[in-house]
Amino acid sequence: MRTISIVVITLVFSLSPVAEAREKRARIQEATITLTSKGYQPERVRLRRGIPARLTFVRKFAATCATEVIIEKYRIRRELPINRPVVIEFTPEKSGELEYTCSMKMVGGKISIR
Ligand SMILES: [Cu+2]
Repeated sequence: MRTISIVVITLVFSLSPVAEAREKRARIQEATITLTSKGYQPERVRLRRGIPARLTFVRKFAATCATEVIIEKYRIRRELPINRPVVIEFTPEKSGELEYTCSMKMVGGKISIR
């Protein structure tokens, strides 16, 4: 009986860090960024380093050159069809400021990573 309880205790202690790690990995951070006639709103989003991020871009404005969004540092380039949400997923690896822009680098916004 004593042997069994020791085994159970050992199992609980050895499994809990795994469960914790799994929970951490499952976390996700999300933000929606809308392109209006005033540019990207919000102009800046904040993300945590090391946690998968899901950014939803919605272009609600036709008369703009920002028909695509580019996050150069992560080699991301996506078309932005009008009124159709575009989901971009990546994990911010380095803290600091990350920029996204149109292909001419005229229209864009900032992502603060810490
Ligand atoms: Cu442009």
